[in-house]
Amino acid sequence: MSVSEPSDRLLTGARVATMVPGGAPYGLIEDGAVAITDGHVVWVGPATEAPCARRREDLGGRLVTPGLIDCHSHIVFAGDRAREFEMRLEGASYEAIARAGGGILSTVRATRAASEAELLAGALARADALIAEGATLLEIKSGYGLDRDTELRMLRVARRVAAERPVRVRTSFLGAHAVPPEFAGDAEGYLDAIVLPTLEAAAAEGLVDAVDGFCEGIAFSPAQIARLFDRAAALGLPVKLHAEQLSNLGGAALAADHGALSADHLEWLDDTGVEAMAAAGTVSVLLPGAYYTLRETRVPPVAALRAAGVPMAVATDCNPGSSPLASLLIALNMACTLFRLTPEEALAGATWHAARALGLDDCGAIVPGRRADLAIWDVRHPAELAYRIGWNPLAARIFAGETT
Ligand code: DI6
Ligand code: FE
Repeated sequence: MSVSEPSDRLLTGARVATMVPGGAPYGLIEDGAVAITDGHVVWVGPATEAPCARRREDLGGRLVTPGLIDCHSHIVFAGDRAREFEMRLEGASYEAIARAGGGILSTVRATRAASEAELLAGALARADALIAEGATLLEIKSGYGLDRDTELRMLRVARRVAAERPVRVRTSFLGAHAVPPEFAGDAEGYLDAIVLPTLEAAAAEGLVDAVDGFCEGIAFSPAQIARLFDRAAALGLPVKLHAEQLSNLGGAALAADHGALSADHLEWLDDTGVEAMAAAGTVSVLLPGAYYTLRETRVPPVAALRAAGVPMAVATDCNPGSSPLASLLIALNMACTLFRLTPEEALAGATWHAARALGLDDCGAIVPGRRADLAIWDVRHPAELAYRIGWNPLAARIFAGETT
């Protein structure tokens, strides 16, 4: 691409992992340069061919990747579930704790009692941890309010994260996360009285970018999720689903049939689900932090997803119960070690495919026209990002073209 005007900023001396698929592994350019103007990449290629720029910076051989994207998180919540961690170590299962009124519902009690300021403080602490490892875009869900006021409060807090920090946020409405105690045994009643009207209100306030649900024996049935998705479609909102995490209810195929952006977790996904996702172009979002924390023994069918060409994203699922993990780098490591992704697949899962899981094509790769949301790392090779554990090599982060 030729650039007639000098660009604002040129990064040289860079090893650039563009993450554009189909060429070199990681889309790697060994001695590369990236030109940025008005917050966007305007040129990327070999340093010897770089266009002129008003400002040049030599990165001394550091690695540049797209800013990381956490496409599945629950970072707005109050309280903690350390006691449940102890109970699980004493032998109680995640489902048994949930059925006894703990689990998600214990976080619901704490979240309902928390002010907007308290929720924001907690969310910012977790967002800061993700940002410190190069994240430039976070998906954030509601789902710990399960009443109108608290669900709306959670979504407002999620929006405020983007106002308070140099990070982009995409929100997902997850009113269908669990059935609250006041509707115990009446998921249908809860759906009609709270979930659907709150979704309408949240959408009217511009608080919702996508609609999510939890399709599981301890949560909502496929028929109930289908009703939720129909309402989302009527509002023009994309859908996604927590599916096949603890059992196989056919949630992934249901999501695919509704044109879902993604189906997430997927430990119990079967061939029918894989085929439906491939046909619909639904992204699989793998969440190894939840698999690890719950000591699951079934891994998602990675080989089948790969063979069918289903894109695989990787995310933290950061939440107080099943995945108290605020590190995308550790999620990448777990995706490799536990799920046998290659380091390249894992990194693509937190960049290229994560963008697609959010329905975005303006980020997740270093390509002219996309946003200049970048991470600069003190490593030689991109495989190092997934290889290390608890060792943050981020040297700098660029958000909308500015070092932040
Ligand atoms: N699946 C999960 O892993 C999280 N939500 C869901 O539907 C867990 C949320 C929690 O335990 O608080
Ligand atoms: Fe989740």
